[in-house]
Amino acid sequence: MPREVPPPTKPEAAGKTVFPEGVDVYRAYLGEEQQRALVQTIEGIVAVAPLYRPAMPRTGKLFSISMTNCGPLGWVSDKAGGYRYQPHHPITVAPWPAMPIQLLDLWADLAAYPAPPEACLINHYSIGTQLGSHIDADEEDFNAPVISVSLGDDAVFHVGGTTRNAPKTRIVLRSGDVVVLGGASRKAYHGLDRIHPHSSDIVPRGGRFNLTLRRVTKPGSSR
Ligand code: MD3
Ligand code: FE
Repeated sequence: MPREVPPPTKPEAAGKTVFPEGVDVYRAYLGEEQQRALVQTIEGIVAVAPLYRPAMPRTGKLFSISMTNCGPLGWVSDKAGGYRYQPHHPITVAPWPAMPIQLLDLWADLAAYPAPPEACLINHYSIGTQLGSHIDADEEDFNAPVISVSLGDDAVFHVGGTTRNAPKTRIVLRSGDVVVLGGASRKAYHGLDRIHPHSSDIVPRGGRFNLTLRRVTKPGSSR
């Protein structure tokens, strides 16, 4: 007798989001009080290392989001010098503020990597801003993951493959979510399509902060 075989069901058909290998999403990793404390820490950093809008290499077109950094190295971009890491703020020329203990602890808990992060890029998204699809390729050590911390308004994030036209998975990142990008996903295209304005009250100035913790140099390569 022919028996009935259930059709194979793709996980996405069952409503489950499938991420590329190496993407780990920790929903609500930070509780509300931890989020508020971290936002205060970030506002303290921004007070001495002001948010600014970097310019694209060659064209000089400004990013719509604004940025600053903390930690020994910070990611910057300008028309003449392009994308790079440097130890000082491009406008104040002061060294970046120290990496806060909250972020060192978070990295130690999640990165599975034997050395501390060197850079925390702080992106601020106000209403109507976005970050186009790109690959993070300015680091030396691709064995280290990138860890993303979302604070404030909900945001539509996408991650694809290693080519621009590979299919993209879209998810909404909410305040307190932490994403660890390792393995194959480390070299995947990704970007931030839009935020949902006024969807959170965690950031008093409004909008969304995204923090990305990164290892830039290979451990022990400074000598
Ligand atoms: C996937 N930031 O700063 S964080 C960036 O929300 C950046 O501000 C976005 O992309 C933001 O470069 C997304 C999540 C993220 C960060 C790095 C990745 C996803 C990634 C590196 C490789 C693959
Ligand atoms: Fe990125």
